[in-house]
Amino acid sequence: MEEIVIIRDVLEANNNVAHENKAIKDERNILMVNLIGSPGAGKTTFILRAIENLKVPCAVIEGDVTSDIDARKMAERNIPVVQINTGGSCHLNAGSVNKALKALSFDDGIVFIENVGNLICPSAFELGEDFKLAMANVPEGDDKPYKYPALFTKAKAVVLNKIDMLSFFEFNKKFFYDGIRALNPDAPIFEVSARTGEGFGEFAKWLEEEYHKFRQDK
Ligand SMILES: Nc1nc2c(ncn2[C@@H]2O[C@H](COP(=O)(O)OP(=O)(O)OP(=O)(O)O)[C@@H](O)[C@H]2O)c(=O)[nH]1
Ligand SMILES: [Mg+2]
Repeated sequence: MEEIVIIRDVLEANNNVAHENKAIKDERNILMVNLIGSPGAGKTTFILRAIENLKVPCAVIEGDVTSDIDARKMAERNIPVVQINTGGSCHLNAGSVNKALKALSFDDGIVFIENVGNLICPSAFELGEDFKLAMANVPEGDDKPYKYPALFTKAKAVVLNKIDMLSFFEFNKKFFYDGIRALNPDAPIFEVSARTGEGFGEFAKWLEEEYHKFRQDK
């Protein structure tokens, strides 16, 4: 009988490249943050605000199915950026981030990866990041931790964006927090408005501490 070859894990090849990415970014003193949230959650606006508030130098890897709209917003502000177009895929993979890292002329700082807008697929693909940052936002509703648990379980921290919209939507903060806490009891939750800048002082302080810990641990 013919031997049957089983490809056990489609994620295995991805994970091997993710390990390589981790080595590359460690060598270059880069803390790499994988930002995951739904389409229109405010990821690009959040990254721009965060960079305004951070004392550590930053660069960005933008992930979109197509277009360079988000990358242009970074480039306009002289932020080093590489755009990945997935050509249809709903998430970034380690291979594309490997190419982006090699094309990005930036060392010694924080690289934000803006993943493709999606609450499901991106959390399954390791990119070699230091950690995932999960983004929820007020208009999309308070039930997202219950409906998309994988992301909120794996994230090191959670951002709740668009808090300037709280008075316009029925968003039950306790329900939202309970959902996160049930999955991920210790993750810090940052309430921000990328529109007004509210909450960014606290977020920047936390991320700078993470960066300094990363540099000390090396
Ligand atoms: N009211 C309010 N609007 C916001 C906030 N953050 C972002 N927006 C708006 O939300 C819309 C989407 O913002 P983006 O930053 O482009 O969202 P994104 O998650 O990068 O979107 P994709 O890359 O398409 O997935 C824009 O109209 C922003 O101006 C916020 O804190 N408050
Ligand atoms: Mg965007």
